[in-house]
Amino acid sequence: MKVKLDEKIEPIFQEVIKRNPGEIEFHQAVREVLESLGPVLVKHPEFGHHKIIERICEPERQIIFRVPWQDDKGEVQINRGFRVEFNSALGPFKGGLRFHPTVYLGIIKFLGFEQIFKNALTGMPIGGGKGGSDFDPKGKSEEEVMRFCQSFMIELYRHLGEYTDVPAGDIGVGSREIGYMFGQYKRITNRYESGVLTGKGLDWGGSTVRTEATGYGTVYFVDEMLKMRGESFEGKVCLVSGAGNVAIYAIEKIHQLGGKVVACSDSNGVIYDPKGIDLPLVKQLKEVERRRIKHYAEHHKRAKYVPNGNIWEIPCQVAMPSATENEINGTDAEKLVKNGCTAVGEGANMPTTPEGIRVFLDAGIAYGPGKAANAGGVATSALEMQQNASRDAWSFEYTERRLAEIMKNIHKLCYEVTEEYGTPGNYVNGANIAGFIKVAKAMVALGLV
Ligand code: NDP
Ligand code: 2IT
Repeated sequence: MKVKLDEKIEPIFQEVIKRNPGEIEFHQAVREVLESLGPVLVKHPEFGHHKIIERICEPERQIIFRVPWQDDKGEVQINRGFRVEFNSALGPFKGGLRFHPTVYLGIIKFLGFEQIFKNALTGMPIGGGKGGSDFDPKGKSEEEVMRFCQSFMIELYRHLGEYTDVPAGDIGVGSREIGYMFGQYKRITNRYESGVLTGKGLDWGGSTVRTEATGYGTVYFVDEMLKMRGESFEGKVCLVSGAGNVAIYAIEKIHQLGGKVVACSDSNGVIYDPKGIDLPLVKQLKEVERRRIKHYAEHHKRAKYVPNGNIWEIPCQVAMPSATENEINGTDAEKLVKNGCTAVGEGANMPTTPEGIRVFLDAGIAYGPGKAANAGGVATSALEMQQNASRDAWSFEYTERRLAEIMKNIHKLCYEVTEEYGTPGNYVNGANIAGFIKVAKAMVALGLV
């Protein structure tokens, strides 16, 4: 059953649906935030007066462009590029670029909308934005990826700048793609403007820990939730979906904290290893060879590969969805709770459907929504910008300490807000309300712009 929206908020939501037809993921993300905001309008009538909710749901700027490129056979290919500059009340637009065939405006807008509140929670001076393309990097040669990235940047560069809009990676975009885009930006502008992109390689302006940050940060967040319940990762059986950047470093940190990850996945299937996932092997397969997770089973006879399997059917105590949106539905959530799962930390953005979220909240398990739990990635991007601005490069240890501190603070902020608003431990409300209030206050202060 859906939570009823506050009577002042319901018409705002209806207007969002009307103005953005067919963008179902965007509607879903907006609704989830608006469900938390009724009591905020009571405490802060000025937000209603200034129409902050209506303004926050409308991006400041949306850019859609053609990306033509030539494949290795010399054939012309056309993709569509996007950058949605959602909100710059707290700082330059900041958020990743996603290259995946499912990308369309509704996906970029849901991600950009979530990014506003996530970035606010980090406490760093960054606004919210997101971009990407329906380009599918799978099966493309190195040269094709480079040509695509260069063509993408030929249009995007004019909208970027270290004080304007600072993209980074997301699904299908890692340091290789950031490198090609940075190289093209540098060439077009004739400026070595390190702070215009984050997630750069360590040799050319990147930050230590950025690669690890989202996965590590999500595990830190779950660790904080567990501590509130007098528990820890020690000895816990865990599931981490996906086998990309976020998943790999979530697994690494869980293992460092004494937990055991028994399964991970990709869009083709699930790998189950009862002895615990062999992470060096996953890194070799995914980061070096860029192959599929099914090849894991060729190296370990004890491991089982299930094509099109459902990872959430495997019993666990901690689940970390780290692949994509809506990967845990209501039935999956029920199964997880029934099998003894007591904590969920979202490495991915919006990986749980509204029905799934309801199941977790009703069961009273520790549920860390993406906006709070996976904010370590963008927070470390902000640390990268800080290093670039001061022409400095910090050690791994120092940067990781900063990340751990930021995640602790986000957890504390969210928890305190849930107490203040009478729903202790409901981190959905905590993240939505705490993030919203920060942005809303800045928007009021900056006037009607
Ligand atoms: P990667 O491209 O490195 O890895 C994505 C992983 O998820 C792959 O294993 C991929 O499998 C799987 N996946 C992607 N799309 C789908 C799909 N439609 N169905 C099933 N599986 C899918 O991306 P990241 O690890 O960077 O991103 C994962 C999630 O984390 C995303 O939701 C992203 O928005 C979020 N996130 C990322 C941050 C970052 O810093 N990178 C920061 C915060 C959140 P396959 O190879 O088969 O496609
Ligand atoms: O969803 C996210 O927070 C990201 N993909 C990272 C964004 C960033 O700017 O580092």
